Amino acid sequence: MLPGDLRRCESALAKQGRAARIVERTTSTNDDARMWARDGAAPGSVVIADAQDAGRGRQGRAWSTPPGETLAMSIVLRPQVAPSALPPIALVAGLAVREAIGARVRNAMVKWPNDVVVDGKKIAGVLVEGAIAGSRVDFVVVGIGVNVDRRAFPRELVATSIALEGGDVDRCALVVDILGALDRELAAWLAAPSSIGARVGEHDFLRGRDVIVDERIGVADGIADDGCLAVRIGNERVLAQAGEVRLR
Ligand code: BT5
Repeated sequence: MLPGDLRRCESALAKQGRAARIVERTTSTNDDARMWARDGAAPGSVVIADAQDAGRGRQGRAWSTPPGETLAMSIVLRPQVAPSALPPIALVAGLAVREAIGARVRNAMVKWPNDVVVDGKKIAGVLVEGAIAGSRVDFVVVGIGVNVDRRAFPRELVATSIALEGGDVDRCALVVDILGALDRELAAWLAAPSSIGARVGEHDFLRGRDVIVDERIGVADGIADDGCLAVRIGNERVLAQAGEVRLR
């Protein structure tokens, strides 16, 4: 049976007229959302699960989603943009998730390219997967995992949760807030794509920190207008893509 907060969420989203599928358990909400998108899901449709058996992060990494403790949700989007314009969407979603978490706990920041952290500890992650049809974007699935009422983590994870940071753990309110913020952030980005750097800049965890790009040590220097990470290496300012950067 669905826990109470997710059951309430079903009616809250129905009232908003948002298509939603909320399940107790699945492999990955991103897979469910992709299948639904292929079957014609409207933009904004959302899949939520109380637990995932094969939740994933980028490059096949695992994302843990024990029942009752986390929020796992995936949203179908159909932005009218070229496939090359997609990478910043993880930041757009990160800003929305940060805003919702930031209303509950102190110090929530965006950690480029796809995390929300509190004092450097990961509280949420975003996984964006797109389907391209020729020269256009058919759909995008934005997967969001938030540690909500989780009190303990395996030692290898540098992680925290809304509960551990003293925030309210109702997942229904959190879902509504994230979806509202995502609608706003997406509209702002589509209206002015190059504003993403400045918007993330207000909540940029990496700025001023040592990072490694191509085995060279530099200092993170903000987010460029195309969503790349700017890094100062000596007198040079290089723009790095996700996957090229490690935190020192
Ligand atoms: C992410 O990947 O951070 C993206 C996570 C997206 C999860 C959502 S849940 C709903 C939807 N359905 C899915 O199947 N996925 C999405 P990445 O930056 O690659 O980080 C993955 C790394 O985070 C792992 O290798 C672990 O080190 C760490 N990790 C795993 N579970 C975690 C957790 N619950 N809290 C904090 N860190 C975690």
